[in-house]
Amino acid sequence: MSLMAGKRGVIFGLANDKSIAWGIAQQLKEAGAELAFTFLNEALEKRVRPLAESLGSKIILPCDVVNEDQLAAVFAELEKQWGKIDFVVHAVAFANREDLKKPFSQTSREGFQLALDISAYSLVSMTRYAAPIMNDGGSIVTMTYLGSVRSVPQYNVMGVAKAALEASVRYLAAELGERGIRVNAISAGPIKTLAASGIANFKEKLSIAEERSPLKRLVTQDEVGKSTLYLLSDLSTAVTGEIHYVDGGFSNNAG
Ligand code: NAD
Ligand code: 0WE
Repeated sequence: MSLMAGKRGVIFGLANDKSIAWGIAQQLKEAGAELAFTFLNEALEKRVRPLAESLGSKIILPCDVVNEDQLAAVFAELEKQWGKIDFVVHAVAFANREDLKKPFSQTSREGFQLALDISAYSLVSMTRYAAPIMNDGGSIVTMTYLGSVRSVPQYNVMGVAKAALEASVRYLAAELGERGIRVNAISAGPIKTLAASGIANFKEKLSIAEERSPLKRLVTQDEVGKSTLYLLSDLSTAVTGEIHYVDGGFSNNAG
């Protein structure tokens, strides 16, 4: 049984083989999906292209999600090559490094806008371009983190951006439900990726999550990939507007 046989979609947010997007891509490919990828810039293209090609992908395009023209061009190309698509994976986030260090009240207007633009609004714009070329039964999944609903030390403006992202998931789900298009988020526990490597004391955060989670271990990119596969497949046809926790139970445990 191939869960994703005959399904096609695009993955935003692959940087390298440690990316959550890579765990997702491998699971989707193994389940029979056909994949397109985007990369942020030329430096990342060097890493993304070989990974994408190793999964048989032929559509590999540049996209800075704050660039409306590039976003439009990605979906225009997908329509040209494929006609329709079945899924979108949004695994993109960014805030200024200083804004994840300073006290939260020191966040500048520019820093706040940048974090929300890249990490939250991009799901809205992506959905606007994707929906017209999506088959009924299409599915969109984004990546979030517990800092949206709890004040996690240092997560700061990213927590506010993830709260906006999660609310956007619910509004998009409500809007697109009548077309049979579903929108969900996965809230992953901490994973050592490129985005995490810029965070001070990240090792300590990992060991706290490890100790406090009922599973007594961290979650993997692969496990986030398997839950994403479920949300993008026809196993979850009545699941929409949800925040699905893949954090080893950490969020449900007082510690
Ligand atoms: P990653 O660094 O591998 O991926 C982040 C991606 O965002 C990169 O590919 C980067 O190129 C992309 N990106 C940044 N700014 C962009 C822009 N302007 N336009 C297009 N792409 C841009 O790190 P990751 O941990 O795999 O992050 C993927 C997602 O998972 C993010 O949304 C992150 O918040 C979320 N997440 C991560 C963790 C964790 O602990 N690593 C936990 C929960 C959720
Ligand atoms: O979403 C994230 C990280 C997102 C992120 C990371 C960086 C580092 C480098 C966004 N922007 C930047 N900008 C940079 O310049 N995570 C869920 C991982 C993460 O980050 C934390 C965490 C966890 C978990 C920050 C503080 C506390 C916990």
